[in-house]
Amino acid sequence: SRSFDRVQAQEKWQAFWEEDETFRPRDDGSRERRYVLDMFPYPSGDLHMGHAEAYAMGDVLSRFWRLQGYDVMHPIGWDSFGLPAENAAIKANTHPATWTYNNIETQARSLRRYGLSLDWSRRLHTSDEEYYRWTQWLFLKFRERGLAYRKNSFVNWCPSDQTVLANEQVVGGFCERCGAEVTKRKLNQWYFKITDYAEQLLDDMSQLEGGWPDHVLAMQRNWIGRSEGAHVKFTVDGRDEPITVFTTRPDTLFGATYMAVAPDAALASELVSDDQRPAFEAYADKVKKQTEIQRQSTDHPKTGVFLGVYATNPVNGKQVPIWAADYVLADYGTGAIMAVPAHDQRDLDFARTYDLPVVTVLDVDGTDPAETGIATVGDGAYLNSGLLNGLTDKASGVSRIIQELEADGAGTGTIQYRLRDWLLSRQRFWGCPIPIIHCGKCGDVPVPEEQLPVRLPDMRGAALSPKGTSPLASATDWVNVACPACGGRATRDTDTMDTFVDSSWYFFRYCSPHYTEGPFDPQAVADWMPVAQYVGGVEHAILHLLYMRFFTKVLRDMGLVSFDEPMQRLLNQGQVINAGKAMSKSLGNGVDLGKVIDEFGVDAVRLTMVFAGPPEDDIDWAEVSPASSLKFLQRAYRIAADVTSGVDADLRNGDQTLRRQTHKAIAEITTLVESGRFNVAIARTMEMVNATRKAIDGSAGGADPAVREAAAFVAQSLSLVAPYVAEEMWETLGLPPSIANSTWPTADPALMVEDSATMVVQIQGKIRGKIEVPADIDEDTALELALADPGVKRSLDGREVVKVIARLPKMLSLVPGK
Ligand code: ANZ
Ligand code: ZN
Repeated sequence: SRSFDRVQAQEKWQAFWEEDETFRPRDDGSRERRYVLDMFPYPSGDLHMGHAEAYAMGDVLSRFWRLQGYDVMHPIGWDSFGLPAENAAIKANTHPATWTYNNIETQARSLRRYGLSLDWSRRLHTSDEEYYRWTQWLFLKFRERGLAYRKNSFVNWCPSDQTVLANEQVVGGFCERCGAEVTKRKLNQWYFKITDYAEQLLDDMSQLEGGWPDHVLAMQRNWIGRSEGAHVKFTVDGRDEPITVFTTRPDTLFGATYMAVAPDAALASELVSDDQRPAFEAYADKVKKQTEIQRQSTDHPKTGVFLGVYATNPVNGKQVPIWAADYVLADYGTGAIMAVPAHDQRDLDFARTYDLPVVTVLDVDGTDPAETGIATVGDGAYLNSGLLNGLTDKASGVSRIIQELEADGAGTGTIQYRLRDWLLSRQRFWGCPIPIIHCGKCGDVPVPEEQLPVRLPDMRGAALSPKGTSPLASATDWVNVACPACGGRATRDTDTMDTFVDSSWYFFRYCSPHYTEGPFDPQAVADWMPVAQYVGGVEHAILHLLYMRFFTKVLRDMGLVSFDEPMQRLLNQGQVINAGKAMSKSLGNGVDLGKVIDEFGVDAVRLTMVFAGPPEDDIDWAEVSPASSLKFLQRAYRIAADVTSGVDADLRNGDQTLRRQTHKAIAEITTLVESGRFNVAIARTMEMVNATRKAIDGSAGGADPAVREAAAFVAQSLSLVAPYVAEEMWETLGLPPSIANSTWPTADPALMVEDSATMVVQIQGKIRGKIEVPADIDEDTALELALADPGVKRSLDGREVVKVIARLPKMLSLVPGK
């Protein structure tokens, strides 16, 4: 027949793939393995257009590599802990698991219908006990290595979600999730010591260059924020311990005229004199209400209060006043700075507000900051700077002063990172419980491994409402336990882990999803990883992609994995937008994936997504046409339906022009897909459909074996994006199912050569030679061949050729000199 039932085809092939276990890797080493990984979904309702795009992209490579003969693993699972489940449970008076697992089933059904080449046997959910047991185990291992610790400090607090947030979850001073303005709270919380890995996280990025988008690497580099500089010690009158500051310009030390400490750092309240304490405390309260962004912004007026104490500048013995100032942040460097008003604009603004001295120690451009109010920065000739006078560049100045400070024991060269430790405690219910028991006598005691998992108690509805403390605290039966160390009365930690902990190791678990001896079988990970291609949204450029790199490095140091980086290539697909805007409820411009699929079918929707443009670009749904995708797919199908030659037709008798087109397309599409230019590969496939149609309707006809060859390749190429149509075409061609088990063809170079042509060589308008040449001959080669021709040689009779007129491959005209 010349058409087929779309919906029936979808159901038929889903059932076939499942029964056949088509997409389950052999995993026996008989073929080279490749791991294609899509970022796993969060089960917030049904799949949406964004999922559809991302998963369509990942499936192109997964299917392509499978056809090329790799043993491909392409797993799926759910990132199923998280706040929305809890909010839904409060509303519906149910357990968060109800909402979560219902949504997972909905999404699983949609993913199946979407025709992805997924291995469902590796399915996992991070909220399953068999999974979170190992999240807890990993937490305890990190703790044993000193990489998970608890500290009391000011943390980001979201007043609306009633939970703390990691720095990475605060965007411009607002909660990344709900948009509420973030405030500060002092809490005793668990942290992962990701800062221990700052340097490696930076250095190992060299292994990702070329495989990861440059802008993602740049964002990570920025986030880690490496600064070279020095720690300098200032002694304080009447205090044993000096104050250490971090500075990137120790060479400006002679211009340091005051010091400033963060008002919210413990140091400030330790230093403040009795006289100044009331003023300081009032000030500190005011600062607490500001956001970090306000505090750091350059146009925010800088404020401060004198602490009533003085320190000594180590290089010139001068007394400098110590202030508390809002522009100094408690959690960067040491929380204290030496202020050099002449060469740091923030310091200069502050000095002018509070009438503090400005001492210029660098002549950068002849101007004096004390007069202009504009700090001068960069290289310059040192002034009033003792041993530095005479030097004229920053590098020499910095190394000379560090040498001096180190000799005097007054400082050391150091490297500072902007990256903070990862705060992982959350005051929420629907997450992985922290496997720690607090005992009055023994302190923090880990839950013994054989007692893992620490299961969540059964809590639902209103019991989960945010109260500013973890809902788990009210489950008293669960909270009160015997201390595993001394048997005395103790309590469980009532916080749960940030869900980014769950997603930092799921890709390892996929390698051996049912392993019971550990989080994963190290051999399985060695077999499959690193991941050949990771696909997901750029919104994870920092958070998830940094955390999972950190986890990998720790697991490597534990001896469980042998590589530094888990993902070799990363593809960030664009967003699906509508009429130029992000799809959103408030704009009312959302597009329902299910409805679009009902109308046009899975294949047409997937084809539209992939054909819309380069994978990294946004897709404006208002500007694409699933209807024309569908029309095209029908055209493609009819080609297969029009093939009348048998399966073993002899290709040598096939139409040579069409065969050449087919093999050129094979070569090009192979390169295009491998290099991620999926949309161009589809454009080439469309050209092939046209060429084949022309051959069928022209002299070749449907019985020509070359038409069969072309139709089969069109089907294979289409199978990367439109698997249902492709399977139907394959079946129509009389080939055994599934097309997913077929072999990607290799282009025959002999077939790609153009036909030959007869080139006429003229000299002064007379024909002197006729030569058989390749049809795509270039001028240099043509001239070379012509000059070697006996007739041409004779006619030239030793004269030089001064001009060549070429109309290749048919004609070459030579003009000889005198
Ligand atoms: C003296 C100085 C003189 C500085 C000068 C700069 C220019 P980056 O590059 O971001 O690492 N600083 C140090 N700790 C701080 C804190 N907790 N809060 C606010 N500012 C802090 O910035 C390092 C510079 O930022 C340091 O070098 C320090 O000012 C300031 F001509 O020290 B500098
Ligand atoms: Zn105890």
